[in-house]
Amino acid sequence: MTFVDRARIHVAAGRGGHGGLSFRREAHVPRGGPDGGNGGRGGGVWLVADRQLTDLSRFRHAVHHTADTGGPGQARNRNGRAGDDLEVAVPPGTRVLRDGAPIATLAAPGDRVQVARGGQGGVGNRAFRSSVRRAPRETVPGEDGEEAWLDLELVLPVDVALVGLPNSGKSALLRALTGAAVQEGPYPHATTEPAFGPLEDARGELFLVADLPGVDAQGVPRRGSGLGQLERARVVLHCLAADDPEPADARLDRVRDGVAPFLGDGVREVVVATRSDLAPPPPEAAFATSAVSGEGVAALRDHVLGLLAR
Ligand SMILES: Nc1nc2c(ncn2[C@@H]2O[C@H](COP(=O)(O)OP(=O)(O)OP(=O)(O)O)[C@@H](O)[C@H]2O)c(=O)[nH]1
Ligand SMILES: [Mg+2]
Repeated sequence: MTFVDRARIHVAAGRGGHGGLSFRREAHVPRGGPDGGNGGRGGGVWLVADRQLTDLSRFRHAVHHTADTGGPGQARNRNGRAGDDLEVAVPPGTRVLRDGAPIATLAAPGDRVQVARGGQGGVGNRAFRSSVRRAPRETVPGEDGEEAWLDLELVLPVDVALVGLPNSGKSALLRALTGAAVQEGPYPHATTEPAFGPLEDARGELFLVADLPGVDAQGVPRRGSGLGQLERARVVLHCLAADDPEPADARLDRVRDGVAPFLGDGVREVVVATRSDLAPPPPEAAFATSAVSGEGVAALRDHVLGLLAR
């Protein structure tokens, strides 16, 4: 899963159906009156927060979202049918901006907002009949639906954050825990941007895990590190490579100093040894894991879900 936290989409509501132009034709009525019905209303476009979604990546390929037009008015005073509304699913936490100004935030699953209103249906010629106008040919066309370019931003509720020195196995652990596609490599700063993956508990609730390539080898926060996302994390997994010859306590201190200013209250830290297939884990680590053999990964996942359930 690649993470995209911004998207630009175009929404267009449906045009209203045109008013009908028709005259009654019946064998025994030589000059029937006007009987064109009204057009149906165009469909609106709604954004709906859907808990199945955790990012905005689908909008890279789905830019235009257009609702149905209303049906035209018909003979015999039949009104056109209303166009169906279009519902566009977005992840919970999506903020919607129009012309740079926020117009809505879809915070919780099920939240919905109409972002383009359908056009009014037109008026059929029957409505123009009067005592002096027996055969009006006048109709009103359907109104255009609203359309707009919208910017979507996902304000991510990161539940679990992976931190650690460069090259400490954060990305590989994210992949092992969540199945996320990651940039990993045997050198520091293989990951240049935060990466994300989902964790699912037994009831199907999704939690977001973030790999934050946050600090450099000195423990100093890096630009674009995404450490700001840490603020809402409830669990921090502090990664220590088992095969790193530097004493673990010195490595822990450096990273803790770097990330401390970004942490919210009550966050739980879990020290996790990575690459435990290559060397014995340091005693500071509560869990010994290997992204290669899978050792310790399921136990860590259960532990994290247990912390999140409280
Ligand atoms: N043998 C072994 N190698 C691993 C394991 N986990 C990670 N590696 C390797 O260690 C190197 C660093 O892992 P990454 O996951 O890229 O480390 P990182 O902390 O994300 O590094 P940066 O993004 O550069 O900060 C990569 O070459 C990985 O393939 C493991 O459990 N066992
Ligand atoms: Mg990485």
